Amino acid sequence: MSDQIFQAMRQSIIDGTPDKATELAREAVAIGLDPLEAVNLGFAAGIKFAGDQFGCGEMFLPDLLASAEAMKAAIKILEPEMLKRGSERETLGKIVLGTARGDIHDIGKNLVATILSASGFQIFDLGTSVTPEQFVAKAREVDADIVGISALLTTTMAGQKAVIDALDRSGLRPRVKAIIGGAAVTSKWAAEIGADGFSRNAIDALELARNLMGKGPASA
Ligand code: B12
Repeated sequence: MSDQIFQAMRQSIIDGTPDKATELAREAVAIGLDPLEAVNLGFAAGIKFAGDQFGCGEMFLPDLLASAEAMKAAIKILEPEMLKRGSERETLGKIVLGTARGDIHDIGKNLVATILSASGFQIFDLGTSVTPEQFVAKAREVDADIVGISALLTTTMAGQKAVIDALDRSGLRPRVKAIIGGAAVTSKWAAEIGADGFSRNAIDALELARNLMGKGPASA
């Protein structure tokens, strides 16, 4: 049963059908499926496949946009469910999040925001195409513990370094930690630009943030 629904979720994203994705997300909630499993095993598998097809020229931009819309529609339904599951937990720290300057990808960043928020972190989401100055100003304003910078394009990964450099210059680091993520980000890049950590997905981002706050692994 689960396999079938995961397969249908994946297909709804590949087909770029927000209505179908919404219907499947609602079904997942109705049958009590873990919302994170629905994302990871279903919808996200679809967007990854679509991205690969786009990368090798088998899919064009309008279709990729439709896939992204379907993905957003599914997450919109699942997000309250994820937040509900985490609402009883303690406050772990303040995190300023955003996508680097010039980059409009936000599906993964939003997922990270949802998971961290559901797990007890206070999230200040600056959205997409955020400048280093905006990151620094927000971190100072809210007295952030962690700044998280997402970048999906090889060209905007330089923006992650620019934010870390700006945090260094502002004197906020090393107290404020800087973490990065995005499909092309590697541990080598994270080390090269002096980030305090990176992760490949939202679950690992949670472990990373907890570790930086001196907390153990999540028990849930
Ligand atoms: C969806 C998508 C789009 C959508 C974005 C919609 C949106 N609102 O986000 C649209 C269609 C608009 C789009 C546009 C473009 N895209 Co695009 N896109 C993708 C795609 C298919 C999926 C990205 C995604 O959402 N993945 C699903 C999420 C869940 O995964 P994720 O983003 O990796 O996030 C996870 C982790 O990385 C991590 N993480 C992410 N951020 C952070 C931050 C922190 C702090 C931490 C700790 C962790 C973390 O946790 C997340 C959750 O698990 C990727 C392909 C891919 N395989 O990544 C291409 C891809 C990124 N796009 C690409 C390109 C080229 C473009 C365009 C330039 C196309 C064009 N010619 O216009 C434009 C860019 C415009 C711009 N200036 O930004 C290329 C990039 C190539 C490169 N290496 O630079 C890719 C790789 C496709 C490809 N194979 O060619 N895109």
